[in-house]
Amino acid sequence: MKENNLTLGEFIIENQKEFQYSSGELSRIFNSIKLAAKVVSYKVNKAGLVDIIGGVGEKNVQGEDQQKLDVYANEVFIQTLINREIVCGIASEENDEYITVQGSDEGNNNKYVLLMDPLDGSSNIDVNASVGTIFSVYRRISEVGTPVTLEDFLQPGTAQVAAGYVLYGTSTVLVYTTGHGVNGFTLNPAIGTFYLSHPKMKIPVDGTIYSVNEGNYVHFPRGIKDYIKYCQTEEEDRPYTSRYIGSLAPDIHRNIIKGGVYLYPTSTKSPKGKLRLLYECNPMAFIVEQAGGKASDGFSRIMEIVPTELHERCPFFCGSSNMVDKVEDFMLAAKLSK
Ligand code: P6P
Repeated sequence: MKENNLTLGEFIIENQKEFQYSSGELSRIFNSIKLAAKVVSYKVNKAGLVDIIGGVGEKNVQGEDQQKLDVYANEVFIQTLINREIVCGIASEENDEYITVQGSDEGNNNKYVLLMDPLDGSSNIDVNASVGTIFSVYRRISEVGTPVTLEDFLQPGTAQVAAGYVLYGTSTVLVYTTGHGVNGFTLNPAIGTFYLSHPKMKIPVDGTIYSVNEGNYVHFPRGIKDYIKYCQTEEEDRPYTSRYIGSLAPDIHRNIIKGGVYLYPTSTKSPKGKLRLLYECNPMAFIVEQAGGKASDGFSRIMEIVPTELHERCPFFCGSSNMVDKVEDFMLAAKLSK
């Protein structure tokens, strides 16, 4: 069959070797994510039409106003996974604690845990800008058949078996990796099918787009201030273009396609950074590295950070490898000049 007519389901079957270590569980996880993504996509694209936008009035664990669609998306992904009993545990940005999935039999014989940000960038919903779902899958380290433990979730990003994002934009695109490259699928909403639209995605080694919230400039560390001035200097292929949507999935997706670097540094407002290591930075790092790019905390590889808390944050620089290298050069130079 011609590659560009492949549906996501056919692609998974054709590439079953990627799921060789699973008895079909990983494929079933992707089928559940595919279903939940369609349901959330429908709701997101109707958000302006029905009264489900606007804050619920509660705040999530991050202290952010919880949008109704945040709550809805969280419930859709959790219920879709729990009903199929294909994971033994779930961690979500919207839940303080991880969720233990009780199997129908004693304990739970499923091998995988899933971590997610069910609707990242949700502050963009009210202004009809793109938002995304970000997910990461690990094999559990605790004994199969016993209740899942916190250690199953606190694994370094290098242990991920799969990661992906769903981008709810002008179209709905699901991009994922299982460590065998990166592929993107676009939803045809008329028939509810994802088709292979971005085969073997590769990020350019260099780029001329930088993505950062420049409103925080005064709070940035010296090295990042110097890098941003470097981007804005009239020299060689610069000044670069500044593009920032304020939603991780579309900002990363654009940079994979066009080349670029995304920056979320520490600041006096966010001394550890804002983005969460487990369900934002690690999955995006896995995807971008698999596409030939790089993801760093300014000094070392994001995926080698050993997590200590479920909702821990970290500085995040991710994109074209030459651009991330340049960010690290400026961060090191600033450190050495202290
Ligand atoms: P700021 C959304 O809240 C998010 O986690 C990412 O999706 C996005 O890139 C970033 O935070 C935006 O943060 O502080 O620039 O609004």
